[in-house]
Amino acid sequence: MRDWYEPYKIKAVEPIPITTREDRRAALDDAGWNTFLLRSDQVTIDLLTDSGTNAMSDRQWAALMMGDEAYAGSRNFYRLEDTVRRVYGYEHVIPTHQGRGAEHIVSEMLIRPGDTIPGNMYFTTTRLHQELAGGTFVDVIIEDAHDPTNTDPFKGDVDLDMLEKVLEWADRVPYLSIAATVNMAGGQPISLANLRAIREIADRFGTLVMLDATRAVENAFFIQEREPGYADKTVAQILREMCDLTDGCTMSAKKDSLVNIGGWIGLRDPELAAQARNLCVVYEGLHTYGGLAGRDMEAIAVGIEESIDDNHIRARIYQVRELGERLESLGVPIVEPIGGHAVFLDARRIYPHLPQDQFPAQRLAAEIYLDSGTRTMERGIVSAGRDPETGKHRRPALELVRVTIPRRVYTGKHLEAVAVSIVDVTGRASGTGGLEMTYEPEYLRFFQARFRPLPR
Ligand code: P61
Repeated sequence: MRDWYEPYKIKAVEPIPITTREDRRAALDDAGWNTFLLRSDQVTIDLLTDSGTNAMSDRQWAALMMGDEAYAGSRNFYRLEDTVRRVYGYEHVIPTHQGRGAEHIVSEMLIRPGDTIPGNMYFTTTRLHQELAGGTFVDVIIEDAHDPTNTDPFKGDVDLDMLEKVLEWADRVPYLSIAATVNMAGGQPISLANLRAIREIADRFGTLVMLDATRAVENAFFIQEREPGYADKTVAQILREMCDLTDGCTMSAKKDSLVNIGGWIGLRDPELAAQARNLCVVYEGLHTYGGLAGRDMEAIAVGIEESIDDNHIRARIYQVRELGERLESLGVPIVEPIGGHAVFLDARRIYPHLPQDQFPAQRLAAEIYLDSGTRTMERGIVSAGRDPETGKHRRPALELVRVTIPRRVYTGKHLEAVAVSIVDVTGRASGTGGLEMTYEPEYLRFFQARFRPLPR
């Protein structure tokens, strides 16, 4: 038996909408040229996100029937707590409705106005909650991460010198905000060697290390594949070694854990855990359900077990890689190395004639939808938002479109069709104009902003 194919077969299928170019043009105008504002009935292949879009297994669907919907003390909570303790190693587990619920509680609990929070590249919701709590996020990721052509195997690593400098000048650093597979850098992993060095620095400066564990299983796979000394360890062992270097984590279970909704906070310190539980009842729900149904917690527990199976995670990463390699071989500029959850298209190189103010990646995502009904996501200047101090656009070096692969949902043929469409769109690049923003909401503008196409 070979080891790169999917370790499952398909039991239930869901038809996908087939549309015409005219339908899609009308849909795009209605949606203000923002793929977040399309209805899913207008989308043929939905590669907007891998968040909550996973296919659950028969075991997970069966687990839903075991939901204990008691307001307090649901047995499903204790099953989830036990699973997180065993797999991730955090003693205290506080469920939340999804990842940003966990980020909200952790930010409010740990950050005081004026604090500095260093981390390996921003994530939209994570940074916003840090800012709303009065903190300032400082990016300390290695320089290589900002260069889409750099093939460093661990582009999620922290620049340790830069981190020490920030810790020296900042008044107060409540914690280091460390992401596993850095989403905005292209799904790039952090190495265990780097994480160990971060732990040592945090101890020296007396601060905490908080992990964004959302895609930590995918990160563990890259460590197994790339970091010397880890080839013979299981993904589960590596995941545990990563978590053991941290004081706590926030988790969006909607990614690695193969469910459609859910999240949790993991902590070691009992006092912090008591504070987090108390904030949980304010914002999420009682600390034994945190905004989730009992059945959701049961499905997460089963999903966690499935997520750390080496065959599952290998097939998952290989499917993403296959799409990336196909695009690369057809001459499409993408972020290298190919990341864990998505292939990222480099809109700067695809539309060199478009200034960043004309939102090249937003336009590219719209063009891909128009061509084939494939939905992708902008990850560039629109996603980066405005600097809260100056009110000006933040201008990230990376101007990308994320082609994100949900877990266990699409076949190789679907992704072949997507590749053909992306090649066609990039072939017409020189004739494509930019966009003008016509509506801009205050927070996380990329979700709801509207645009109008500009002529070339
Ligand atoms: C995604 F366009 N990610 O990648 P929640 N940390 C990390 C995430 O990737 C993440 C969260 C925390 C999403 C959904 C999404 O700008 C966007 O469960 C590394 O979504 O609350 C979520 O977890 C938050 C899409 C979020 C976005 C923010 O598609």
